[in-house]
Formats: sequence, structure tokens, C-alpha cells
Amino acid sequence: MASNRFFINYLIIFIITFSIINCDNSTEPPKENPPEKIKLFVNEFMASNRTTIADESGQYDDWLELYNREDTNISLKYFYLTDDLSGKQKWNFPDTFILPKKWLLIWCDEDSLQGPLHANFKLSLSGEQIGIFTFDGKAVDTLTYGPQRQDTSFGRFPDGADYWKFMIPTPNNTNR
Ligand SMILES: [Ca+2]
Ligand SMILES: [Ca+2]
Repeated sequence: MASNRFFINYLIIFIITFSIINCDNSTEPPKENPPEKIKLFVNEFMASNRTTIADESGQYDDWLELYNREDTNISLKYFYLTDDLSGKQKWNFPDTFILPKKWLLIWCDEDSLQGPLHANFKLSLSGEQIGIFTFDGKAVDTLTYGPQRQDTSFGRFPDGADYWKFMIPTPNNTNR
């Protein structure tokens, strides 16, 4: 009788332990962040560039700056950039990457023949949208902005934060 009870107790403990282990397995977090949770940001942009910075062809075109807030490289080849949130896959990034806590400048000039980092849209001075999306349409970072000022950028402060302001342009460098 006593050994029967011991056996039943043992069995119950075994079942409970097994359930906990099983439960743990089923709720184990994924090994990598889902792409849409990646800390990749549109960090700063300029929709009216007359004198601030020229591209490889000497043209003062619109630009935007990306920021990688992750501690690891972000490969961009499966991400898309757009100036219209209803058209999520307007421009596919080239096969390049951003180093941790670093920036990457994208020219918004419709000059794809000038290099891999030239998107197929420009930024409207009167206000528009900018979005980064995954290859399967999930939003990584999206924003809608109002009227912009010539040779003044609009950016997050500090880098990758939620707060936006007009600023002295810092292309490929930390926002201030
Ligand atoms: Ca250009
Ligand atoms: Ca910057």
C-alpha cells in the first residue's frame, strides 16, 4: 500500500515535471529576432538638398540615412524602401550591410545608374512617407512627415530614438 502511494506520488511528480519541460519548449523564444522587430531605422533625411552634400556624381540630391541600433550587422538585401506606405516594395536594397550602431546613406534621386545606393524615388519637400519593409511586407520602420526646409534635415534624436526634430545635417554620422 505504502509503496503504491509512493509510486503514484512519483508518477504525479514525473507528469508535472514533464509538462513543465514540454511547456518550456513550446514557449522558447525564437533564436533570432523576427525581421520586423529588427532595430533598423530611418534616422535622418533631407528632402531639399542644395548645398549640404553631393553624391558621387556631384549632384545635390535628396538623401536619407539609415541607422543600425542592433549589436550585430544588419544585412539589407531582404528589405525594401518606399516613399509610399501603400506600395511596400518600391526599391529593394542592394546586397550590403550596416555595421552595429552605424549609419548608411541612401540617395533618393531616381539615379540607379549612379550606384547601388540610389533609390528609385525622390523625397517630397511638402511632406510624404518613408517606409522600410521586409520582403514579405512586414513594416520595419515607417513614418509620415510634414513640410521640410531647404538644407535642413529632419531626424531622430538621439540616433534611433522616437523623438524627431529639424537638425543641422549629419549624413553618415551621429545625429545632434
Ligand atoms: Ca544623383
Ligand atoms: Ca545623422
